[in-house]
Amino acid sequence: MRRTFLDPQLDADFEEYGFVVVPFLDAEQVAKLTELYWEDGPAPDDPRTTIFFDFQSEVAEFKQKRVEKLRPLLDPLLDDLLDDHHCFFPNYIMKWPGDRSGFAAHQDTALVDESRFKSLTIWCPLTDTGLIDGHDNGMLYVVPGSHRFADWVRAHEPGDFAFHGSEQDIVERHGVGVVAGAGEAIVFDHRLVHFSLPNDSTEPRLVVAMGIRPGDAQLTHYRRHADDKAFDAYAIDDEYFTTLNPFLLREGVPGYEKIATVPSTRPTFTPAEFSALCEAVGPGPVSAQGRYVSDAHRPDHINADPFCLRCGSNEGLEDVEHGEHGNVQYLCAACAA
Ligand SMILES: O=C(O)CCC(=O)C(=O)O
Repeated sequence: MRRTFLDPQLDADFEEYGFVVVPFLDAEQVAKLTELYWEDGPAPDDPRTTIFFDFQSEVAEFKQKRVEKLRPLLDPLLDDLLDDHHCFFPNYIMKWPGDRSGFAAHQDTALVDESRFKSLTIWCPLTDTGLIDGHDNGMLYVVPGSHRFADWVRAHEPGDFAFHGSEQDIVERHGVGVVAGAGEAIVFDHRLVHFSLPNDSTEPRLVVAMGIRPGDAQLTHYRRHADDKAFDAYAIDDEYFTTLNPFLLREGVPGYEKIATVPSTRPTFTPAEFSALCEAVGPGPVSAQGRYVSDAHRPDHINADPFCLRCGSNEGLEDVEHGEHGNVQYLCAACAA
C-alpha cells in the first residue's frame, strides 16, 4: 500500500489509528474561508436546522461555483502534507445549532479500490470544536483503529453499516471526541467509524472539508447487490460531486458507466466482538496530548426525533421507529414524491 503522508510518523499513526490531527490553516486562511462561505451563504436548499454537507444540495451551479472558489485556496495546501494526492471535492459542512444536527455513527462510502488505495477526508473546523462552555458544538468523534476491523466494500446505500448492532455502544463508549481548534484538521480514512452529536451551542459550527484520493487511484461509486454478495462499480470523476446528489443517486448513477462487478460478503460482528476489537486498539495517539473528551454528555439517540433529510421537517415521520442509524435515511412523503 502506498504511503499517504510525507511525514513518516503521521503516516504510521494514520495506518494504525485511521486518523491524525495536524495544523492545516492559519488564522488568516480561517477568516478567508469563513468569509467565502457567508459570501454566497448556505446552499439555497439547506433547511438550516440539521447538518448540511454541500454534496446534499440539488443546485448543481451553486456547488460548482463553491468548488471553483475553494480549489485555489485549498489545493496548494496538499503538497506539503500528502504524497501525490488529489482533492476530488472541496466543500463545507455546516452543523446548525439545535437537536437535529447530529450525524450517526458510520463509515464513509468506499470511493477507490481499497485493496490497493486509501481515500480520506481532511476535516478542518473554522471555529474551535469541542466542549465550549460545557456544550459540545459538534466535535468529531472517532473509533480509533476501526478502519481495520472489516474488509467490506461500503456502498452508497444509507443504513449499510458493517457494525450494525453496536451503534449505541459506539456513541456511549467506543467513540472518543477529538478536540480540534479552528484551522486544525482531523484527517481520517474513509473506513474509520465516526459521528458527531447535535450542535449544542448557539453558534453554527462550520467545517471546510476536502475529499481526497491518491493521485493514481480511479474514483469509483459502488452499489450493493440485494443478496449482499457483490457490488457494481461505476467509474466517476470530480464532477460527480457537483452534478449529482444523494436524491438523484437513489435510483442509479446517471451519466456514469459501470466498469466492474466486485464480489464481497457482508461481515458480521456481535457487540462483544466489536468491543474486543476496540479494546485491543486502545484510545489512539491524541490521548497522549490530552485532547480527547471522553466524558462529554452522550444522548440516547444522536438526534432528538426523526426528520426529513431533504427539507428538515418531521411531518409524517412522527411514528417512524427512530433507530440507531440517526437521520441520514428518512424522507417525508412530499420529498419522496
Ligand atoms: O461534520 C461532521 O460533523 C460529520 C462529518 C462526517 O461524518 C463526514 O465527513 O463523513
